[in-house]
Amino acid sequence: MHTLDLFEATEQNLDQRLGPAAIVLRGFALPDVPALIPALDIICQQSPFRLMVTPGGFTMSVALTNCGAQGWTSDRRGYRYTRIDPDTGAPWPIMPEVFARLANRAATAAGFDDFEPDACLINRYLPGNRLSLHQDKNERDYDAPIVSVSLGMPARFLFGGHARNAPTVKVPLHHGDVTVWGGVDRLRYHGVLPLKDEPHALLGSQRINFTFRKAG
Ligand code: MD3
Ligand code: FE
Repeated sequence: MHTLDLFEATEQNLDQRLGPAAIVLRGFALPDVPALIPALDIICQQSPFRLMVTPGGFTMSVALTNCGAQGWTSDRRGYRYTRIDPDTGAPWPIMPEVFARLANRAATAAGFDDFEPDACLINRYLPGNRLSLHQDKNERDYDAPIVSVSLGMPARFLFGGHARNAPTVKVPLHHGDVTVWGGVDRLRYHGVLPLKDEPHALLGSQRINFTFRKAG
């Protein structure tokens, strides 16, 4: 094996601290994948992925849906959390137990006890889709962390600072990786570079990301 291969294996398998209260737990979700995928399919049957429009009038390239008591939506009037899916007129699908338990265990592993998310925003990236630098600040209290689960194709995540123009660090995220952000890192700017088409064995040419939040 070449030295380079050893280095890459190391980077993919070791947990990575990104800030005082931000960490990547490599492969943390892998044991749950067989339960997560069918649960996701049921959610998508009830509240399908859709493209949302920003207050500025741009259509996002990343498609999204939600599960849990609260769901994140966007339209010309602004960003907000709602209890009703505006596309179906029904409540968002219930958050599956396997989702909530995974988020709670990841938060505990990162030092945040008793995380009980009431919202899970589900993003679907197709090749070329990106998420520009932003802060997550539509949640009521910033004390709770955000837990993110990556599935499918790898992505290059951008981890920035507290100002939009602060330098960013590129972090590769792979199938099964879980990240936790809280405390002083909770309001950092972040984004995702345009997705390369590197089809995944289980999910094909897409990347799915769950972000668990305490919204209400
Ligand atoms: C860092 N999603 O849905 S998850 C989002 O991969 C979002 O789909 C990205 O940003 C994705 O809002 C990134 C990782 C993440 C989530 C929330 C954060 C990183 C964060 C909040 C503060 C700092
Ligand atoms: Fe975000």
